[in-house]
Amino acid sequence: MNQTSHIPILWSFRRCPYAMRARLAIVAAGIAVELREIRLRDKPAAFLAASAKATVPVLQCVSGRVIDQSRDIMFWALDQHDPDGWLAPVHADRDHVEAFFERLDGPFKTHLDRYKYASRFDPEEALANRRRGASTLTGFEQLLTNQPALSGAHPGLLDFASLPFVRQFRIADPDWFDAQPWPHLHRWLADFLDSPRFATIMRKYSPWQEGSPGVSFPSDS
Ligand SMILES: N[C@@H](CCC(=O)N[C@@H](CS)C(=O)NCC(=O)O)C(=O)O
Repeated sequence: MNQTSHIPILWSFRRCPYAMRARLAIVAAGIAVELREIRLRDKPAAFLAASAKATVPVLQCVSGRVIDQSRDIMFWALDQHDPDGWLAPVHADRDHVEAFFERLDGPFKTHLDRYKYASRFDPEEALANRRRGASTLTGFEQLLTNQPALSGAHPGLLDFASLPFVRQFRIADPDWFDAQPWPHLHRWLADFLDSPRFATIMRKYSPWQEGSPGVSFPSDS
């Protein structure tokens, strides 16, 4: 589709963890985009024209390039500006970062969906999937026992790529999650949920409509 905007367009959905991680990186990089909130059940034709894949997030660059994978949008943003050093783990060990994403977006996300949305899959497998997903979280807890963040000394790419998904895992059953022996993980997640950064990316926007301008993101007010 033709792109006439002078700033990139981000097609987004507020509660989608993939879109959340893209918005987090865009804010960290200090890049202004036009945010177009969509309803997943009523996707605008312009969104479908931009990306046949039809999943959020999708970034339409001013050049016309379309990026339709959340992790690639994170890299697109942070490769331009990375004032907080989010890419430190990539500079240290790119293979480790790739393996981390493969596990997070692969098996962990599968177990999360089959636990959180068990009625859409096999309800009898919900707890088995919770256990499988929890093994990843136990690994996070072990890491966070030895270092302040998954990315090392400071929260960075690995933290913000995964926090939206860990938030979802907790939402499935907060009492169970909070009762697990994961004190460092609980603190790590709570710090994120209490942060101005989280408030910024979770602002509510009305769904975009054809012919209307999107909103500036991050917003000035
Ligand atoms: N691999 C994609 C996955 C994105 C994705 O699956 N997003 C979900 C929302 S959380 C979506 O758009 N699903 C399409 C739908 O529900 O119609 C990425 O990393 O961006």
